[in-house]
Amino acid sequence: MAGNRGTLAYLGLGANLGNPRQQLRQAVEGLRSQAGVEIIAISSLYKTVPIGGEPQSDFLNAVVAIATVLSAHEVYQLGQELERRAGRVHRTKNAPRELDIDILLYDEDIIQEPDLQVPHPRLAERAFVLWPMAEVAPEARHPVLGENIAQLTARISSRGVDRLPGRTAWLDADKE
Ligand code: PH2
Ligand code: MG
Ligand code: MG
Repeated sequence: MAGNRGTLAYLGLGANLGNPRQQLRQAVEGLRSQAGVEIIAISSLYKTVPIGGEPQSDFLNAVVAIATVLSAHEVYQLGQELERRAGRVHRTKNAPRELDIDILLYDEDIIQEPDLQVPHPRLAERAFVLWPMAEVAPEARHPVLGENIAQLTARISSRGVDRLPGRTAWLDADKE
């Protein structure tokens, strides 16, 4: 628990169709305006080479830490709603997308259900998640692997994952 503010959770955001930066920014605004969700930290924006799927455009990825009184399922539903608002069309697995919001960690809960797996099953393999997450939560512990994000990140090359300058300037519409 993050004090009396609820549970600490980490969300991975990604987009590579439409206007990715704008969709990510709107997703953060959607989180900000959601009752029961408080944004704790936001990573830099990262330009990342797509992993898996057909040849497709580079992604923009970021990680957001929230404190929330919502359940993991409610956070998942909120993510789905924000994806829908960004105009996401569900195509094939690993297809390009307007917005993807994944729950990376929800406290140290382990959830294994058909529609929701937490920690995210590929968290420890994905540089485009680990590197931005290491920026905001190096000490967060992976409850299955028993290591923290800094330890997991140290094993994964940052190749294909470029941090854009300006920290959270990407949230600022004026600085397009
Ligand atoms: N998401 C995927 C598959 N591949 N590659 C990058 N670089 N960034 C992503 O967010 C991403 C991906 C499935 O969700
Ligand atoms: Mg994903
Ligand atoms: Mg997803």
